[in-house]
Amino acid sequence: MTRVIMFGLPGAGKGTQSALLAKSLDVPHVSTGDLFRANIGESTPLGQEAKKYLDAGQLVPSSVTNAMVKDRLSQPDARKGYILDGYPRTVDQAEALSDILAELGEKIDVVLSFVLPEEVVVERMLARGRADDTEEIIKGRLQIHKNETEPLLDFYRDLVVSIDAVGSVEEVQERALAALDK
Ligand code: B4P
Repeated sequence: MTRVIMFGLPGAGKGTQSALLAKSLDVPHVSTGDLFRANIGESTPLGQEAKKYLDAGQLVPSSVTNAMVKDRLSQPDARKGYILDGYPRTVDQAEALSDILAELGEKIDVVLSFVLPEEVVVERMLARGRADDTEEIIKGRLQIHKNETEPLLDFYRDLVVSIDAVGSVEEVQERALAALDK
Protein backbone atom coordinates (compact mmCIF):
# COMPACT_ATOMS: atom_id res chain seq x y z
CA MET A 1 0.00 0.00 0.00
CA THR A 2 1.71 3.15 -1.16
CA ARG A 3 -0.99 5.84 -1.29
CA VAL A 4 -1.59 6.69 2.32
CA ILE A 5 -3.51 9.47 4.07
CA MET A 6 -2.37 10.28 7.62
CA PHE A 7 -5.24 11.33 9.86
CA GLY A 8 -5.26 12.51 13.48
CA LEU A 9 -5.49 15.44 15.87
CA PRO A 10 -3.05 18.32 15.39
CA GLY A 11 0.12 17.28 17.19
CA ALA A 12 -0.73 13.56 17.02
CA GLY A 13 2.65 12.92 15.43
CA LYS A 14 1.51 12.61 11.81
CA GLY A 15 4.53 14.52 10.54
CA THR A 16 6.92 12.43 12.62
CA GLN A 17 5.39 9.12 11.50
CA SER A 18 5.02 10.24 7.87
CA ALA A 19 8.74 10.95 7.51
CA LEU A 20 9.58 7.43 8.74
CA LEU A 21 6.93 5.70 6.61
CA ALA A 22 8.01 7.62 3.50
CA LYS A 23 11.54 6.32 4.03
CA SER A 24 10.41 2.72 4.56
CA LEU A 25 8.10 2.72 1.53
CA ASP A 26 10.45 4.86 -0.60
CA VAL A 27 7.72 7.33 -1.57
CA PRO A 28 7.52 11.12 -1.11
CA HIS A 29 6.24 12.65 2.13
CA VAL A 30 3.72 15.28 1.06
CA SER A 31 2.94 17.52 4.04
CA THR A 32 0.75 20.58 3.46
CA GLY A 33 2.05 22.08 6.73
CA ASP A 34 5.68 21.64 5.58
CA LEU A 35 4.86 23.03 2.09
CA PHE A 36 3.28 26.11 3.69
CA ARG A 37 6.21 26.57 6.09
CA ALA A 38 8.72 26.24 3.22
CA ASN A 39 6.83 28.90 1.24
CA ILE A 40 6.69 31.16 4.31
CA GLY A 41 10.44 30.68 4.80
CA GLU A 42 11.07 31.73 1.20
CA SER A 43 8.51 34.56 1.39
CA THR A 44 6.73 33.45 -1.79
CA PRO A 45 3.28 34.96 -2.57
CA LEU A 46 1.73 31.65 -1.43
CA GLY A 47 3.75 31.82 1.80
CA GLN A 48 2.66 35.39 2.49
CA GLU A 49 -0.97 34.34 2.01
CA ALA A 50 -0.61 31.19 4.15
CA LYS A 51 1.27 32.85 7.02
CA LYS A 52 -1.67 34.75 8.43
CA TYR A 53 -3.70 31.53 8.69
CA LEU A 54 -0.92 29.41 10.19
CA ASP A 55 -0.07 32.09 12.76
CA ALA A 56 -3.72 32.21 13.84
CA GLY A 57 -4.11 28.41 13.87
CA GLN A 58 -6.74 28.59 11.13
CA LEU A 59 -7.02 26.48 8.01
CA VAL A 60 -5.52 27.99 4.88
CA PRO A 61 -8.32 28.43 2.29
CA SER A 62 -8.92 25.25 0.32
CA SER A 63 -8.52 27.01 -3.04
CA VAL A 64 -4.85 27.69 -2.17
CA THR A 65 -4.27 24.31 -0.54
CA ASN A 66 -5.88 22.18 -3.27
CA ALA A 67 -3.90 23.86 -6.05
CA MET A 68 -0.65 23.33 -4.14
CA VAL A 69 -1.41 19.62 -3.57
CA LYS A 70 -2.48 19.08 -7.18
CA ASP A 71 0.82 20.50 -8.33
CA ARG A 72 2.80 18.31 -5.89
CA LEU A 73 0.94 15.08 -6.71
CA SER A 74 1.44 15.68 -10.41
CA GLN A 75 5.24 15.49 -10.09
CA PRO A 76 6.91 12.37 -11.53
CA ASP A 77 8.20 11.14 -8.13
CA ALA A 78 4.61 10.81 -6.88
CA ARG A 79 3.73 8.14 -9.46
CA LYS A 80 5.06 5.41 -7.17
CA GLY A 81 2.88 6.60 -4.25
CA TYR A 82 2.93 9.14 -1.41
CA ILE A 83 2.27 9.73 2.25
CA LEU A 84 -0.30 12.54 2.43
CA ASP A 85 0.24 14.30 5.75
CA GLY A 86 -2.22 16.98 6.90
CA TYR A 87 -4.31 16.77 3.74
CA PRO A 88 -7.22 16.52 3.25
CA ARG A 89 -8.40 18.36 6.37
CA THR A 90 -11.98 19.14 5.30
CA VAL A 91 -14.64 17.34 3.29
CA ASP A 92 -14.30 19.86 0.46
CA GLN A 93 -10.56 19.12 0.33
CA ALA A 94 -11.36 15.38 0.24
CA GLU A 95 -13.69 15.97 -2.70
CA ALA A 96 -11.00 18.01 -4.46
CA LEU A 97 -8.53 15.18 -3.81
CA SER A 98 -10.96 12.69 -5.37
CA ASP A 99 -11.00 14.85 -8.52
CA ILE A 100 -7.20 15.12 -8.59
CA LEU A 101 -6.88 11.33 -8.20
CA ALA A 102 -9.49 10.66 -10.90
CA GLU A 103 -7.45 12.79 -13.31
CA LEU A 104 -4.31 10.86 -12.40
CA GLY A 105 -6.12 7.49 -12.53
CA GLU A 106 -5.16 6.70 -8.92
CA LYS A 107 -6.87 5.69 -5.68
CA ILE A 108 -6.02 6.07 -1.99
CA ASP A 109 -5.12 2.66 -0.49
CA VAL A 110 -5.55 3.41 3.21
CA VAL A 111 -6.27 6.14 5.76
CA LEU A 112 -4.19 5.64 8.92
CA SER A 113 -5.99 7.27 11.83
CA PHE A 114 -3.67 8.02 14.77
CA VAL A 115 -5.72 7.85 17.95
CA LEU A 116 -4.69 9.45 21.25
CA PRO A 117 -6.18 11.61 24.01
CA GLU A 118 -6.30 15.39 23.62
CA GLU A 119 -4.13 15.92 26.75
CA VAL A 120 -1.28 14.04 25.08
CA VAL A 121 -1.38 16.09 21.87
CA VAL A 122 -1.46 19.34 23.86
CA GLU A 123 1.62 18.17 25.80
CA ARG A 124 3.41 17.20 22.57
CA MET A 125 2.63 20.51 20.86
CA LEU A 126 3.66 22.61 23.85
CA ALA A 127 6.95 20.69 23.94
CA ARG A 128 7.38 21.20 20.16
CA GLY A 129 7.02 24.96 20.65
CA ARG A 130 6.30 26.03 17.05
CA ALA A 131 4.98 29.61 16.57
CA ASP A 132 1.42 28.24 16.32
CA ASP A 133 1.79 26.09 19.46
CA THR A 134 0.51 28.45 22.17
CA GLU A 135 -2.24 27.13 24.44
CA GLU A 136 -4.89 29.44 23.00
CA ILE A 137 -4.09 28.67 19.36
CA ILE A 138 -3.91 24.93 20.12
CA LYS A 139 -7.43 25.08 21.61
CA GLY A 140 -8.72 26.71 18.41
CA ARG A 141 -6.98 24.14 16.21
CA LEU A 142 -8.53 21.27 18.19
CA GLN A 143 -11.97 22.83 17.77
CA ILE A 144 -11.46 23.23 14.00
CA HIS A 145 -10.35 19.60 13.86
CA LYS A 146 -13.55 18.49 15.59
CA ASN A 147 -15.83 20.54 13.34
CA GLU A 148 -14.10 20.30 9.99
CA THR A 149 -11.67 17.38 9.95
CA GLU A 150 -13.41 14.64 11.95
CA PRO A 151 -16.20 14.24 9.35
CA LEU A 152 -13.50 12.77 7.07
CA LEU A 153 -13.62 9.56 9.12
CA ASP A 154 -17.07 9.01 7.68
CA PHE A 155 -16.04 10.17 4.19
CA TYR A 156 -13.26 7.55 4.14
CA ARG A 157 -15.03 4.95 6.34
CA ASP A 158 -14.10 1.99 4.11
CA LEU A 159 -10.40 2.89 4.14
CA VAL A 160 -9.77 3.85 7.77
CA VAL A 161 -7.41 1.80 9.94
CA SER A 162 -6.96 3.04 13.53
CA ILE A 163 -3.52 3.10 15.13
CA ASP A 164 -2.90 3.55 18.85
CA ALA A 165 -0.63 6.64 18.85
CA VAL A 166 0.26 6.59 22.56
CA GLY A 167 3.82 5.36 23.06
CA SER A 168 7.27 6.03 21.71
CA VAL A 169 7.87 7.11 18.11
CA GLU A 170 9.30 3.63 17.40
CA GLU A 171 6.34 1.79 18.92
CA VAL A 172 3.84 3.84 16.92
CA GLN A 173 5.88 3.32 13.74
CA GLU A 174 5.85 -0.46 14.27
CA ARG A 175 2.06 -0.39 14.58
CA ALA A 176 1.73 1.73 11.43
CA LEU A 177 3.98 -0.60 9.41
CA ALA A 178 2.09 -3.64 10.71
CA ALA A 179 -1.19 -2.05 9.61
CA LEU A 180 0.19 -1.44 6.11
CA ASP A 181 1.38 -5.05 5.88
CA LYS A 182 -2.14 -6.41 6.39
P1 B4P B 1 0.64 20.51 10.34
O1 B4P B 1 1.96 20.93 9.87
O2 B4P B 1 -0.09 19.45 9.55
O3 B4P B 1 0.89 20.02 11.85
P2 B4P B 1 0.14 19.31 13.06
O4 B4P B 1 -1.13 18.62 12.64
O5 B4P B 1 0.05 20.37 14.12
O6 B4P B 1 1.14 18.23 13.68
P3 B4P B 1 1.47 16.68 13.44
O7 B4P B 1 0.33 15.76 13.71
O8 B4P B 1 2.15 16.55 12.12
O9 B4P B 1 2.48 16.41 14.65
P4 B4P B 1 4.10 16.27 14.75
O10 B4P B 1 4.61 15.09 14.01
O11 B4P B 1 4.73 17.60 14.47
O12 B4P B 1 -0.36 21.78 10.39
C1 B4P B 1 0.03 23.09 10.80
C2 B4P B 1 -0.92 24.17 10.25
O13 B4P B 1 -0.81 24.25 8.79
C3 B4P B 1 -2.42 24.00 10.48
O14 B4P B 1 -2.85 24.45 11.75
C4 B4P B 1 -3.00 24.86 9.31
O15 B4P B 1 -2.96 26.24 9.61
C5 B4P B 1 -2.05 24.60 8.17
N1 B4P B 1 -2.50 23.49 7.30
C6 B4P B 1 -1.85 22.29 7.14
N2 B4P B 1 -2.52 21.50 6.27
C7 B4P B 1 -3.62 22.20 5.87
C8 B4P B 1 -4.71 21.90 5.00
N3 B4P B 1 -4.82 20.73 4.37
N4 B4P B 1 -5.68 22.84 4.81
C9 B4P B 1 -5.59 24.03 5.42
N5 B4P B 1 -4.60 24.38 6.28
C10 B4P B 1 -3.61 23.48 6.51
O16 B4P B 1 4.25 15.91 16.30
C11 B4P B 1 3.99 16.85 17.32
C12 B4P B 1 5.11 16.84 18.35
O17 B4P B 1 5.07 15.61 19.07
C13 B4P B 1 6.52 16.96 17.77
O18 B4P B 1 7.29 17.77 18.61
C14 B4P B 1 7.04 15.53 17.80
O19 B4P B 1 8.44 15.46 17.95
C15 B4P B 1 6.35 14.96 19.03
N6 B4P B 1 6.05 13.53 18.91
C16 B4P B 1 5.64 12.88 17.79
N7 B4P B 1 5.43 11.57 18.07
C17 B4P B 1 5.69 11.41 19.41
C18 B4P B 1 5.67 10.28 20.31
N8 B4P B 1 5.31 9.05 19.89
N9 B4P B 1 5.98 10.49 21.60
C19 B4P B 1 6.33 11.72 22.04
N10 B4P B 1 6.39 12.82 21.25
C20 B4P B 1 6.09 12.67 19.94
